[in-house]
Amino acid sequence: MEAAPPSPFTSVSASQLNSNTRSFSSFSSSSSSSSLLFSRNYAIYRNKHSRVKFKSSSTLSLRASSSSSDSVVTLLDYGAGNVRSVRNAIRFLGFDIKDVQTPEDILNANRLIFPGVGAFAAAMDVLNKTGMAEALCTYIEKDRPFLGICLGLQLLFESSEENGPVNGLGLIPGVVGRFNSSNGFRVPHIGWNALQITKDSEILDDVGNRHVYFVHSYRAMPSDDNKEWVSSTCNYGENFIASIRRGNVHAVQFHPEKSGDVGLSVLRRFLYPKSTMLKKPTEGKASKLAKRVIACLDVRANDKGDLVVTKGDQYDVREHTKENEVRNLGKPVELAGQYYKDGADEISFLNITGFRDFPLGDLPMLQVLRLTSENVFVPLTVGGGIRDFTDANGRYYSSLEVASEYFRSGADKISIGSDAVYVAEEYIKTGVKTGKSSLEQISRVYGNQAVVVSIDPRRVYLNSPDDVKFKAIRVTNPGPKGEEYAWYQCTVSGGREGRPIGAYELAKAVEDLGAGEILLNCIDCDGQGKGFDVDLIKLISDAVSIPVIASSGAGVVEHFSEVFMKSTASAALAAGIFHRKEVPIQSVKEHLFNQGIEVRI
Ligand code: 1PR
Repeated sequence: MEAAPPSPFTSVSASQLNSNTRSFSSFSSSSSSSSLLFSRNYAIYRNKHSRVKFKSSSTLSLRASSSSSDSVVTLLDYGAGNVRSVRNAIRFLGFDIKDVQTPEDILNANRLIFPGVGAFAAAMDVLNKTGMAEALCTYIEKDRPFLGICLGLQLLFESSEENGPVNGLGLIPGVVGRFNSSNGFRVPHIGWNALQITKDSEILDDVGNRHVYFVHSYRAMPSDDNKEWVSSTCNYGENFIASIRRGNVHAVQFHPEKSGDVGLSVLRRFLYPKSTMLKKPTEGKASKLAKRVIACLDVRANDKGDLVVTKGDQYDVREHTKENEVRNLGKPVELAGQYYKDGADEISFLNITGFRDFPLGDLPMLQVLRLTSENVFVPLTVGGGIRDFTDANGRYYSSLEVASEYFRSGADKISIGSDAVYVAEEYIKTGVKTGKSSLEQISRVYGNQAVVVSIDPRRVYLNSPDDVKFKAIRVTNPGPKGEEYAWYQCTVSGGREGRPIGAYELAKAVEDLGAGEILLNCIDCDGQGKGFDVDLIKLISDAVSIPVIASSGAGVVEHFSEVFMKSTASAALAAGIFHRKEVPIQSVKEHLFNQGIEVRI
């Protein structure tokens, strides 16, 4: 396993991140070292607008940079999530990384990137306890080159309502609040959206009306008090702040490290401020949140023990030959790289035998994530086997630890299948949120947007909706005996076992428990190429206010436009047609665009 980066923050283990304490307690005592350049006699006071100000004492000095190299980026990583992609993007652009160990490292940085991850309160807690908050304010007030990403933007504001109110760094007037889902907009805001650039921001010079990737539930709003900071806004039911810029200080709410070429150009502009692009990038047509097209790679070891991308028909992944071998459609890292180049908006890896193997014992899968994230700069989701587990030696691993390892290896989101079914069944039975389930723990530490629930339902036909206690609907295509209704029974263990819960009941329960997105498969349609189960997708996407990914059954480009026109799904996922090169991702995008459906081109 790769060693953690040499930062006292990144040694925070999953158990230390446990929600009960929410303390990032692993910060070393070096924060109180006498060698620190800044003194403890900062006074924090509030001005008459109640804006928190940091008044520096005369003992504070910004030492001339001790770092001789111009190709070093200082990274503030406090270990609360996946900053591997930010690291990879920085390295991809030719820079080395120096991890912040002490506040002094901030003050001495030539350029500082702060990819805030996790929850606002937990981040402020660690910044305050370690003296980083003071150092950050000083650094920014001195107009030193700074780039905050996502939470790294929000923390600059006065306060946040996330589990709060909680005070922020107080450099920019305004309160960070939650998106309002009552106006029909799904929260979290996940996906590729358009920017409205309001002032010259330099780092956004190459964006040119193209989409960038957002994933967040909280946002800062533009106002008269902060207008001198705002460099772009984004619309999602309301105009919120997408980026700020003042002098050398920049921050973006979107994720440049996950925004493909456009995002890399934003980072490049920050890292090489004087550079001019040789080639002017093409102008895009982005105007609003795009529908996403996701490529999915079902991964498992074949009978020789090699990790391969496979694909089933109604979840049967074996060839129907004498040898009965696992269908092999390619190598996971290579295929993911190809789909990134082809324009996939997101890539999902599903470790389809994870339910019976222990994922932390599956080092090749973790390695797949690590290698993929080095060159793929769109979001990566990984699923399979996320649950509490006790190994052969009696060592217990919580689902949070399993998920943390996936995040550390490069995942942006994790997807839970079987365990979410057991958790939802228990929740529906007792009506009690224990706070201990995989869903609750992982979403509390990493945020709802990082937790996808993958549902594997099977259609069960009925003559009447009253024949079952679960939600049943009238189906467009009647069953084999002319049945007009069906309910969608959830399964576990890769479709091997049906459970006493419907997809509708499961979706509502997991939304309640903290899931941020639903990956909605359908065993009947999987691998059939006859189109998505629009009845099912409509049922679920109307039932929840989190984004729903339509999956299973895509065969031609028209199936994608059909699902987006007939349901409110946020994304559509396909596997077989991409693996077999029957339909290129770009053809899907072009078709959707021609049908007037916003996509990232
Ligand atoms: O239960 O938490 O260990 O997670 C296991 C995960 O593996 C679940 O997300 C489950 O959906 C997935 N899985 C398990 N067995 C299979 C199998 O195929 N035998 N794959 C499997 C599910 C379904 C989709 C597929 C779409 C699109 N694959 O992901 O990619 O149906 O396919 P198509 O476009 O070719 O029709 P846990």
